Amino acid sequence: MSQNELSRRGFIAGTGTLLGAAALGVHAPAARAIASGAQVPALVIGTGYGGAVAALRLAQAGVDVHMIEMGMAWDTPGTDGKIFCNTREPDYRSYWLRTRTKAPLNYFLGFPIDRDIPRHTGVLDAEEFGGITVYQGRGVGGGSLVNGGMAVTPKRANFASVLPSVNANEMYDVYYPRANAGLGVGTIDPAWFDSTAYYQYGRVGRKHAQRSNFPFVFVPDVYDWDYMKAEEAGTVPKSALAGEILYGNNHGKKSLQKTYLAQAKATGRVTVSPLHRVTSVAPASGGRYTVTMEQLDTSGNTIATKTVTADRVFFAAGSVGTSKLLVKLKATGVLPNLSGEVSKGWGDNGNVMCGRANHLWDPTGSLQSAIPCCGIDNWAAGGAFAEVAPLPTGIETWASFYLSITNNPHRAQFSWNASANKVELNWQTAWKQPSIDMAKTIFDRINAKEGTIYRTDLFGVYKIWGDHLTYHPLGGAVLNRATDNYGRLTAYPGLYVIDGALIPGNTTVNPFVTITALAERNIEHIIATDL
Ligand code: FAE
Repeated sequence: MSQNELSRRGFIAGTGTLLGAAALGVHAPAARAIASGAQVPALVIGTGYGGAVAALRLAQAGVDVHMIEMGMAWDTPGTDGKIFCNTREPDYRSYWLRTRTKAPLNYFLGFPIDRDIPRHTGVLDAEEFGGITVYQGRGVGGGSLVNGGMAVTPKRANFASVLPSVNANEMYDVYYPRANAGLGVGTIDPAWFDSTAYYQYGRVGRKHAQRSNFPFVFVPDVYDWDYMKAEEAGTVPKSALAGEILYGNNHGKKSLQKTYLAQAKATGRVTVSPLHRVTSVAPASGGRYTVTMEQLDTSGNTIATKTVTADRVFFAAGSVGTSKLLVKLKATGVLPNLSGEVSKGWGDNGNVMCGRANHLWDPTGSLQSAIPCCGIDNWAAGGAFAEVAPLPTGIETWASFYLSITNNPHRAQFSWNASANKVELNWQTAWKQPSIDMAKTIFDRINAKEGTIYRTDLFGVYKIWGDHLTYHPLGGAVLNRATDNYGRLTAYPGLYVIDGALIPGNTTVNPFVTITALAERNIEHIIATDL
């Protein structure tokens, strides 16, 4: 290992991270690796949306918080001077512990595009279960590091199906506005949308939607829209306009590192241990909990095992991460009294992808912003909300590409496989058929109107639908079923769930604003009544 590599690894593990953050203008919380034997008032597992909200609000209430994150800090540039690699050039930073990329869109012109990469604790995890690949962010900031930043509040009329036990008035009057403000949500300037070359693909999407009489909507995002305009003007380094998205965004996106986690750091009460993976949470004396974790190196090897004690533990490891921990802890007798509802109610938010082949007179542009900004809303009539997504290949493809969120009714369950020593999920690939049918209510009509066809070269050879994956895992420890109506695991006072695991499988739109708003609601109540 080179001296550079050695020092880089040490840096990420903790000691120099504050300095690095300051130098780069990235404001993640102070990373000071937790010591074995430590006692902390509040321990948060995971640094995504739920974890970031919990940490900030607890700290503001005067509670010292330690956050444990299995991924890296993402505050240190590689040899190319960049923290994250480009979507078009995936390198060691791209995937979580894989030796070959697993791109969501894995074919182009019918040819596979995945490539070999060095095994590393990269930022995007393509976690494979029997019937589905679940994409998740890994690192300080969770999914906010890799996602498209689309920040969508569900229509109020649909809210009762999203979180049936939650008071909609409170959410729409208080917690959605609080979440949108905390996340820094904004909408593209429509005049710029109409003129920039980088959203020609969006304008083609709008034209086709409107000619088939579908409602077209602009979709808010946490990307800094002024920064994007400056990218086009050439006055700042290009980020979204250079195709940065799936493996991290180096500039304009307001990930949690720049919003909630920066605010949490400013309280002086929040510390983070990156490259630490929680493996157990067990009752200890005095109503406390013993939390066991593995410290990882950047190749994924365990280099230390630590045990700490916490008065309260917040599960914020994401729908899959939290569900896996709770299912294992219940099945192995560590937390046997967890509700039988733990493991249930998991959904994929109805995600399905497809492309359409446009006519030669309808180019979508060789220049494409990687940040989607618009969609087609056919939820009420057909059960589908389709984002007009970029295909930032750098060349003209004449393709319109879409990620649809659909009202898929299927829900899966996690289970503990003792002989394989792992948690499994019983989702079936065939369960995507209702999603395909719902997406077709939009695209069959557009194809008929435009005289166009589906692309068959993006997900395999002659394969139309990207039906093997989700970006939006939800559920597994559903609110008011596996927990009480505020996320308490009631059999174990002091244990809480505060992330996407609480949401029963579908949010009708992209999920992170709802995850954030629900976390705001729950933590306010928990601070007022439990602390
Ligand atoms: P999450 O953000 O996943 O954070 C969980 C954290 O816990 C992660 O950092 C994990 O590494 C960490 N962790 C897991 N297990 C452990 C453990 N045992 N010990 C320590 N740490 C652990 O959870 N949503 C939108 O609303 N709009 C979008 O445009 C959008 N685009 C997306 C694009 C992609 C490619 C992907 C993958 C997701 C996208 N999402 C989008 C989904 C969104 O990012 C996701 O719903 C949220 O990040 C989930 O938030 P949580 O707080 O539940």
